[in-house]
Amino acid sequence: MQAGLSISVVIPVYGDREPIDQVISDIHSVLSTRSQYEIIIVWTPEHESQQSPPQPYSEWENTEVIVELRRGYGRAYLTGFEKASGDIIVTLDADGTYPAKEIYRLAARLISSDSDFISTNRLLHHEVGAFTPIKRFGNLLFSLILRLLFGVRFKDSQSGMWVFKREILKSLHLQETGMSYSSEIKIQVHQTGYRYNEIPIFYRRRKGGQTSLNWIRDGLRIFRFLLKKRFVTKKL
Ligand SMILES: Nc1nc2c(ncn2[C@@H]2O[C@H](COP(=O)(O)OP(=O)(O)O)[C@@H](O)[C@H]2O)c(=O)[nH]1
Ligand SMILES: [Mg+2]
Repeated sequence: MQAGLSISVVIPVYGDREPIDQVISDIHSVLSTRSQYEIIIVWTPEHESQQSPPQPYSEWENTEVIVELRRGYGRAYLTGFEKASGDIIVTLDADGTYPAKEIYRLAARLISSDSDFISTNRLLHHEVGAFTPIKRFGNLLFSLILRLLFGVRFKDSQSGMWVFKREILKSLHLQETGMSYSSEIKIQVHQTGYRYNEIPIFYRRRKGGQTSLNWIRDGLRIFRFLLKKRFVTKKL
């Protein structure tokens, strides 16, 4: 990778269910000798009684914790990206499903392939049980809808591990606060004319906690967002 480029890893964390320690230690192990980097954790409490993160995340090296009281996966990224200062932003879940050790390789690919945005494809290589039938079906359905309605070419449209140049955020107008954020960013990257790519990764089963995604509730919300975006709002 081009010498001197810095990386911000932004991780949304909901409640205290997720075993984030392994993710953080994998990030340190792969980046500490290779790049300047920061980790930004955007933590949202699950219950009103929780006042602060379950662990002293901020005591970890290069790690900043933002407490975001407003719920939502997209909200967490909107807040986290405002704080990020790296040349390259990497996103991933706190649940250990995405390969944190691949961050440097993906960032290097972003630069070497002259791309602005890379999303990852989990469908080719994954642990048994990482995709429930409904998760796989919903994902394929939304990938098809994104392609038909917007011409967006991602095979795994709901993947949440992205690597992109921070400067592209200036031209995007992201505002979705829920799970639709993942579709919104990909549609806007496509519509703005940025160069994008999709790279296969190995996707694991959750190591703890449970998904905050409800395929019926969130699936309908994503569907409504896509229809509105295509037929009502249209603009970025
Ligand atoms: N800060 C914050 N993080 C969230 C929220 N909802 C989900 N997340 C995090 O976003 C990531 C994706 O959620 P997850 O439940 O794993 O969805 P799935 O991967 O589709 O099953 C995880 O790291 C969650 O902890 C939220 O309301 N606030
Ligand atoms: Mg997850």
